Amino acid sequence: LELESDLRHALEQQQFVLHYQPQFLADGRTLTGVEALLRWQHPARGLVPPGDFIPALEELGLVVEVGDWVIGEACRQIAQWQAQGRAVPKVSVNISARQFADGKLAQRIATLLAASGIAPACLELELTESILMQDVGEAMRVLGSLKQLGPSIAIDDFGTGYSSLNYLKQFPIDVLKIDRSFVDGLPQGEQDGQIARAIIAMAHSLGMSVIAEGVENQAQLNFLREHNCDEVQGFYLGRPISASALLAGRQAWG
Ligand code: G
Ligand code: G
Ligand code: MN
Ligand code: NA
Repeated sequence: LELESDLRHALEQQQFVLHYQPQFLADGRTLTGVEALLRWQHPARGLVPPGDFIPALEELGLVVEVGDWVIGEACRQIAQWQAQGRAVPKVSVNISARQFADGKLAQRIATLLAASGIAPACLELELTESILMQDVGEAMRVLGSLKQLGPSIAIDDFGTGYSSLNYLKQFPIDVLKIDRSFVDGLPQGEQDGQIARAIIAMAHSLGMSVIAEGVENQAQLNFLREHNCDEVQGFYLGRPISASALLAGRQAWG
């Protein structure tokens, strides 16, 4: 595939870019963080979304290297915002299965954090349930070493995988992200409503906070706020945009 040979050069050609999607308290106004989302600025095809090239990165064995770039770039951006005197929210980055299984993820992140000079607590790592359930013992060790570094840990797409609740309570997890498939049907969908409420109640009883992703309208936001969801993210509140666009749209920020 032509795209694959292009992908091999994308890093050195500096064609990757991070977009940032804002996250808010359930009031829908107070910025609490941003999720960093990878895009590929292809010279001919324009902005390529991650779903179209991350599987190829995995196959080419480049996903760890690009993952390092993502984490380093997010840290660099945090440092820049801080240098500009912005009240910097935390930045979450998505971690792929290969990155997690690499065996040196904590070491890699420690190096990138040290190079940026930022407070590790400004970084959040998003992992899926399937990543954690593949090898529970190994996951426990890796999570322990990641937590020691200082970033918070979020479970992405929660509710779509197969988490053992027994392990969930033992893992050092800070945040559950309710998958957008359950947010879609709110507020009328009785099942989605029950599921969202159950996830919120369970997270809180385990001492975790909850963010709902994929919030696309005011009715969903109202439902989530009324049912004590802590944070919200979605197109209704803000699309993923470049760092400069994020800054331009938020004059009050910092
Ligand atoms: O931004 P978009 O909706 O197109 O993202 C599609 C998918 O790509 C999402 O599942 C998201 O988690 C994933 N993704 C986005 N950025 C990254 C990244 O930097 N690393 C990994 N591993 N996945 C990412
Ligand atoms: O798997 P993950 O949760 O990391 O996926 C994040 C992706 O979800 C983002 O890249 C973004 O494009 C997409 N996304 C964010 N908000 C919404 C939304 O409100 N609706 C839909 N359909 N997708 C969203
Ligand atoms: Mn995510
Ligand atoms: Na998700």
